[in-house]
Amino acid sequence: MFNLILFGPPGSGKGTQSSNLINTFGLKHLSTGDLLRDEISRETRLGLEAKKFMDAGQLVPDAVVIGMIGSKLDENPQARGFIFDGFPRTTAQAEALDNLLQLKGTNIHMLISLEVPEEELKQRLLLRGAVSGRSDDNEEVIANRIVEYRAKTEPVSNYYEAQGKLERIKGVGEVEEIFGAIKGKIESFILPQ
Ligand code: B4P
Repeated sequence: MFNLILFGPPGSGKGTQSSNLINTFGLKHLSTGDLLRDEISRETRLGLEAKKFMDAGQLVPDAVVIGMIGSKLDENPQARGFIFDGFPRTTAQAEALDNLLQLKGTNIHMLISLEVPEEELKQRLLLRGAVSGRSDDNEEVIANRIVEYRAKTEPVSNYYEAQGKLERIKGVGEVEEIFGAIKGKIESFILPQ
């Protein structure tokens, strides 16, 4: 089994790169952002609650996203491995994920951090907002999301760095070129020389 966290600030390319990775490595993709947007579109109680936080650019409470990920792990016992996209976003979520995986006899093997300057993140998200109409892609909310990221999410990379699992990748340039760099890191782990 191979379990990967794709990590980075909002707009760094986590979702974009995940789609390529699923096809190449046959891993199950778990995006908490996508799961939450699905709950919102179905107008479930969880979705209506989460929407308030997402529209304000704040993180959804840990218990909600940890519960969602726990259910998805249970639903996919045959998976060859998982790509966690947008999760964990707090150290409490990282600790909970370690515990959930340990119960299944596995663990996180690598965290790939996509490094993108703040100005570029803002441009990308504003562009996406204009095209997709996503309610959290406007100037004010983007600024809040970046503040949340720096305060609560960035420390997650230190948590995995202390375990020797952090790999940094430059997230600026052609999508294919960035994908090649990510693929190289995974292959060097799966097929050690
Ligand atoms: P997410 O859905 O994870 O939102 P995101 O971080 O903006 O997405 P992502 O980073 O995947 O977008 P991508 O770069 O691929 O979360 C949304 C909200 O849900 C959060 O703010 C929070 O409220 C809540 N939430 C989610 N998970 C949570 C958790 N674990 N705990 C608490 N709350 C949680 O794409 C961005 C744009 O850049 C795209 O338009 C893409 O085309 C473009 N792009 C990508 N790569 C590019 C490149 N190389 N060059 C140019 N453009 C590129």
